[in-house]
Amino acid sequence: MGLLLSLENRGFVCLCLIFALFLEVQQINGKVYKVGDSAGWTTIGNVNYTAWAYNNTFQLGDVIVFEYNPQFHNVMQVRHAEYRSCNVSSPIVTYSTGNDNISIQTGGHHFFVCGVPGHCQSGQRVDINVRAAAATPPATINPPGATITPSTVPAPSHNDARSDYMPLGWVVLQILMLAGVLFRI
Ligand SMILES: [Cu+2]
Repeated sequence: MGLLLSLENRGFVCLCLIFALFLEVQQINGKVYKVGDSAGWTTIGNVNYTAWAYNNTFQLGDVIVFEYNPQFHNVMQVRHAEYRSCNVSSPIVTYSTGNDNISIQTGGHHFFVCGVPGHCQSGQRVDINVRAAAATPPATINPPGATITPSTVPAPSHNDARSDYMPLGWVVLQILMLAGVLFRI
């Protein structure tokens, strides 16, 4: 039967490739962070969400996941003043599915608290701080009288800024494979 795939097989291969591409695009767009890691979003165990947030570096496009039992908790995005005082009377948004995926689309601070009375006060709150992307390298300050030899200074490499990126070549290869399966190139 050679290398020709039946129509059903081609459809299956297509689906697999589309799924793989979808996963890779997700990975390129941003990382997924589960708040509190294995503990999730809870008051049990006194999870230090401040330390958790501090130990992670959030970037635009990242997805923050709040996992919890919706019978006991929720997630409210609030402003800074409300975050500090644990005021849950006027949230910006309330999430309550128990598995809330929040895509971070703006820089700066994103304040989240649990709206159940007493929970924020006992530490169930987190500040997701998306620092500005390092688009421009910091200006080099030359001491007076220093000899500036720009031609010998190697250009700063931006390629290793997100080393977790899927190699682009692999994505392109898969697109070509997909096209091959679809159009029998
Ligand atoms: Cu709670």
